[in-house]
Amino acid sequence: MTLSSDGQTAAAADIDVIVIGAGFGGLTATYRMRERGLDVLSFERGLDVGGTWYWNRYPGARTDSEGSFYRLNLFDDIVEPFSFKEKFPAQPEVLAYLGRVADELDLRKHYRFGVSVDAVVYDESTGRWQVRTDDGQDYTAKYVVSAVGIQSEPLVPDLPGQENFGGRIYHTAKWPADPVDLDGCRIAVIGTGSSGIQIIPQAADVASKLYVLQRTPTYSVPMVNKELTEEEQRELIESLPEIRKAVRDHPFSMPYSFSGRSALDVTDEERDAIYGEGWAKGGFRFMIESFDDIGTTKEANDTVSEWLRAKIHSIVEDPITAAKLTPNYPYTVKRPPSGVEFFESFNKDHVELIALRESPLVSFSEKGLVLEDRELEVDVVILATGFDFVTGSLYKLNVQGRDGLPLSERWADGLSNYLSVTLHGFPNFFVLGGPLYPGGNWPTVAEEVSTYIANVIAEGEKRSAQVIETKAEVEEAWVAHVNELASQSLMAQYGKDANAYGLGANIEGKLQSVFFYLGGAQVLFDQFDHEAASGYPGFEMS
Ligand code: N01
Repeated sequence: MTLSSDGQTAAAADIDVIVIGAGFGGLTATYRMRERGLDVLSFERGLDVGGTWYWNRYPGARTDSEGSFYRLNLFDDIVEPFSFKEKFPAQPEVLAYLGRVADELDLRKHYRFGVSVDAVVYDESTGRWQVRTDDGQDYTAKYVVSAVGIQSEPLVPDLPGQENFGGRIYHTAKWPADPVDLDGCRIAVIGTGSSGIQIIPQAADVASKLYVLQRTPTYSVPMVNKELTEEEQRELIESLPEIRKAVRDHPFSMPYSFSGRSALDVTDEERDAIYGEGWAKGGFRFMIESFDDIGTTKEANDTVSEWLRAKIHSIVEDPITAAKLTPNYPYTVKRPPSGVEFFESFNKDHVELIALRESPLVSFSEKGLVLEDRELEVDVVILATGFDFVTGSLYKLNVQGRDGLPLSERWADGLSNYLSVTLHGFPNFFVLGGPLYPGGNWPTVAEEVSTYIANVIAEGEKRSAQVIETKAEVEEAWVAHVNELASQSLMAQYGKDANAYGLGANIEGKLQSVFFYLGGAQVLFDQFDHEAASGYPGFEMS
């Protein structure tokens, strides 16, 4: 069978590049590959583009990064920049944005939608990747780019009795596209991470009774969202070049300035005032602009954690509920969410908090959920239980490198790769959003990584290389640097008690290791530039 570059023809014999995913990462990778003159075929298990934003349609879903930088520079360079109507765009707007990216860049023609990749196996004899999809088709490609997403394999609690439950069950990350009627329902929401804190206030608005089942308390900061006037939208578009520059050079890829202050160098009154200002500004500005050492030094962190704990007690009227909602681990050890009126929801009479560490969840029943000490009768259970972070979706691809080595075995005892993208023993295989990626603003990371992958491949093609492979010693040296930073982090020290997914601690039996590169996104991007400027010393291109 032959392949056309539009991906719409029948199963193909030999393709230049297969890209998996149609979120920010997959779309930019698909575009960059085509731009380099490569035939690209892309797969997406959803029925359209969007990735995260295709699946997470739950009420209240919105990005907690501002639309001024939650966007693709690549796209702004080519077509008239998109104006988001709100400071923090809601899910329908982000999905519409990605739809427009796909339309304007004519990307849909490369995709097979509704198709999952089941196996990605390196064939040593041909130097090609064999890719199998769930519709039984086989493909062969020189290069494979996985852009399956970091938070895309939903975590579903293993609770017995689900089949007996007479009500409805939804997972936030598999929310139906058709409207879901929750009006007047008795609802249980399990989980208080970023998804939970967004859906809980929405559920509280419509439910006749809302149970919030919390395993680990969360620090939530107000988002301080607003609708943007036409003038504000215009001003924002004008300032995009400046924002882009700030974002490129920032550890979290956000245009927020560090204060240059230590939380330990000011008086108690000054510190309180600064945290108060940060709270009023909201979102990630609270964390980034207050003090530089709250994420790195325990003593400095204690000041912000204590301040936030007191804040929860000042908002939540019932002191017992407030105490249950108050975390005891250091702020930032789990990814800090920002939301709208999360803690305030618990002041409503029909909202009840259940602390699962005191009152464990046992099973579903016909009428609802069974706790160790009582039964909750509900019509709807909402699982806001998160994801199998990074490796969950990657392992589902069943990737096997040289000598048939599965990726899951390669990382069984420790995470390792070069710049989060490539691995020795997995030639011509690239991961966008692999372990040890720098946290931070995802669209920026996704497009910087896509461009890097395209540049590496273009260099290989220029040298007529059949194999592009990270050198083992280069990978080892990079991982030693990554691990050294990780070992000094608060996440490594305190993440376990907090069930931090960034440490694999939200899933029993998962590798416990810091899944992030903590040196900052800009250091990784500089390293990409260094590779290009020095002739790609990290790779064998043969
Ligand atoms: O997932 P989470 P999420 N029984 O893992 C609980 C991005 N995101 O979907 O902490 C009972 O943070 C779990 O408890 P514990 C963002 O990167 C962004 O909310 O493990 N509870 C926790 O409370 C974010 O960080 C946005 O003890 C169970 C919750 O479920 C990431 O996605 C919006 C349980 C899961 O929280 C993930 O967020 C949404 C069980 N068996 C998501 N299993 C924005 O930009 C899990 N839990 C705003």
